[in-house]
Amino acid sequence: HFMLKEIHEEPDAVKKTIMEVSDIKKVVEKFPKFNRICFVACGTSYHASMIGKYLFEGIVGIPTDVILASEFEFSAGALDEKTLVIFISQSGETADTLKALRTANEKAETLAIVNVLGSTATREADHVLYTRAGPEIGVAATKTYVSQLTCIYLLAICMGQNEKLLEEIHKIPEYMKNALEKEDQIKDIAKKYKDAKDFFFIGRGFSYPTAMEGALKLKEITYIHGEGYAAGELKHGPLALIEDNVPVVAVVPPGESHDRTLGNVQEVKARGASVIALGSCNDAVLRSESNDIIEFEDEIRDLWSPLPYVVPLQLLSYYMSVERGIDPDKPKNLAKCVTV
Ligand code: F1P
Repeated sequence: HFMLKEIHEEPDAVKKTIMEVSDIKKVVEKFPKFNRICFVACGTSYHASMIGKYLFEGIVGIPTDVILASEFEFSAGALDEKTLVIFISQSGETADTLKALRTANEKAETLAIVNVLGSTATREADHVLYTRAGPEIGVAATKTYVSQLTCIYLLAICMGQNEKLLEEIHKIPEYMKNALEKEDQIKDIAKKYKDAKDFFFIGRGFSYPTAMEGALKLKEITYIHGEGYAAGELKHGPLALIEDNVPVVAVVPPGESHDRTLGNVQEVKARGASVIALGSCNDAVLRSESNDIIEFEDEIRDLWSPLPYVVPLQLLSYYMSVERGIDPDKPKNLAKCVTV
């Protein structure tokens, strides 16, 4: 399948995007001083944008919003020449994204981060950055997602002039390669849960968008109901849905959010959930609370976790799809490019 091949190409796609950092620096040099950043996107690209918000607020210190392209006409906030509106799109042709771009172009500075060379968004935005994922045939975005993320990290790093993070990003492709080595374990997990009716994905901070993306991949190619939740929101209603054997994928990297997400893992466990955890190989408590644990190097803290931690989630959806007799390259009701 294209999808599996493209997941395996991810470390390389990230590496190639890192190599283009000089293009990013050139674009940043042209920027005036902004006082608001606004990300706009659909689907998987929206989840990359959500991570962008944490990065821009944390590294650059500029207030940042994330708006679904289809909602932009109803709620875009104040747009002026001090606002940078960043459009994230694999194809550069998504209808809702282009419509929002045309509105934003009239009032604010616009930047398109796109994978397809010469696409409409690249011709219409004030500034353009390319992700270097190469062509993506799989309908559900995988390697283009991690390339978008890489580009967003680099943009935040360049705008925030953070040399330490610029050095650290070079280690990420290796971590992603190691994550790919969990494939056999993930195949077994997929077999175990292939008949589940509902799935929950939980995480906090940087792991919240990862949880959302894990749930979207599951919906897109397995047709199983998957909900991505900010772990702290569970207690505001959805806990009622956690009962015996409901699979809960918990994204729990070490870092600021760790202890509170671990508390949520204990909560769902007490209600009988089957916990599939993603966390550090040194996290003995998380291991003891989980039915399955996918382990990562301990040094991958929450800020960098979105890149390596999404890999097993993509593989899980892929293998669940195959287990259910679905062709993950031909999901029903989903086009590679949504032009309506
Ligand atoms: C957005 C998107 C993808 C999804 C599918 C349909 O596309 O929702 O995230 O996987 O391909 O379109 P784009 O604007 O990033 O090209």
